[in-house]
Amino acid sequence: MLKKILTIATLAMVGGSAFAIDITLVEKSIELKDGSTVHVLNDGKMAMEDKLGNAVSMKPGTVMETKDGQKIVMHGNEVMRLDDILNKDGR
Ligand SMILES: [Cu+2]
Repeated sequence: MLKKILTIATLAMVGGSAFAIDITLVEKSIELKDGSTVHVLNDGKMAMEDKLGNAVSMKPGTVMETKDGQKIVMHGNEVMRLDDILNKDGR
């Protein structure tokens, strides 16, 4: 459980500095207990999708609980980028 949290945190830290990114991609999507989804973008920052499929804001540092009971910390708040992604998918 802790290992998975650390993996996500590491991913997040690597993201900010190293590479220039042209397009936003979702690296990983994690379902949360409340029915929303947290998307980890390719630079390690995160964005929230509510249960209706809308990009929503969440304060960085907020602790979220995944469907399987793990705790993850919100890193970044990429509402606009996720909104873009969701709209491109035609959702
Ligand atoms: Cu979140």
